[in-house]
Amino acid sequence: MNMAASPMRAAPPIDEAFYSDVLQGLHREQKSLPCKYLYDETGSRLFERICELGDYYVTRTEAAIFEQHLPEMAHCIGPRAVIVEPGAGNCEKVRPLLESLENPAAYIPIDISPEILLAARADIEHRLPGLPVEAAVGDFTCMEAWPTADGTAGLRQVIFFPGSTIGNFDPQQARALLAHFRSRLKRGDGLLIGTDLVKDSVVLERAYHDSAHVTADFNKNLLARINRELDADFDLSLFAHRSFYHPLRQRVEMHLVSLKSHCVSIGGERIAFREGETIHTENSHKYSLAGFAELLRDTGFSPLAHWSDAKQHYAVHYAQA
Ligand code: AVJ
Repeated sequence: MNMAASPMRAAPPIDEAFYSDVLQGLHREQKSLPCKYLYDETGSRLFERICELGDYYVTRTEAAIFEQHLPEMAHCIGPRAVIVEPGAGNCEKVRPLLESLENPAAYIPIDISPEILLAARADIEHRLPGLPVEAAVGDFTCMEAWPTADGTAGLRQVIFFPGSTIGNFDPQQARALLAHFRSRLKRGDGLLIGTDLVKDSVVLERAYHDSAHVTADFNKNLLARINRELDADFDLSLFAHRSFYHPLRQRVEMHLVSLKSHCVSIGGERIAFREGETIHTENSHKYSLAGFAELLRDTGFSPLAHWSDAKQHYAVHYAQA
């Protein structure tokens, strides 16, 4: 029988993993939702708008560091390198890097979205004709997503991980992720990684609570997404965006605060919210230069170089495996 043609099946199937992650998170004492769900199509579009905000220094500062120091980075990486980019996204960051490398051997983007990978491949093949692009579909935090190194044996591999994406991982997860990266590399391979730095909390809090309220929309879109995809009835006007810097944990935390006591139904399950109760939606960890170098050493890397901006807001590190 063709189930797809049955009228009972007209609604799109729900994503079971998303549904169980959401319920599990909302049944916790401190309610929380995995931050990866912030980045659906709408969320990714809102995040791109965040990157253009005057208040959000991260993207702009990193881009300026790359622009200024690409030749030195290319020198660290050396000729005939294979660039592996976990969570590739759009190619705006890797393209200038690939263009400044001496004779790069291949580009391997890894992403959960096949559409993103197709676009990435088209873009790179157009801009750098002749450079092999070997896209790998999957979650880059899982071993299985990583392509086997057959075709690239004997060549230097460099993992490119920009955008302070490492900041989304708590210290233990960040350590595990870097150790995972290290396990994919052989001695002499490299890691080029961007981290946001510890700084004045006023600058940090403005970046995550911008005056145009784009970050608030980005945060609240998670509830809209749950409504859209999981048959829920969150009233977005009953939640407010809150973000703050936690100096001890060295991270900006993003939450959604319930403005009054009420209940929400998600696929038939009822979740109670007290007035003032929050859902923790994202962490953005900040590092000191010394602290990150230590983390690199602890996970089997030798930090060789780093580049920062004049205000020391952000850093890009090159470490050797
Ligand atoms: C994509 C994780 C780098 O932490 O700055 C920006 C996400 N969230 N504003 C960051 C984010 C709200 C961003 N990262």
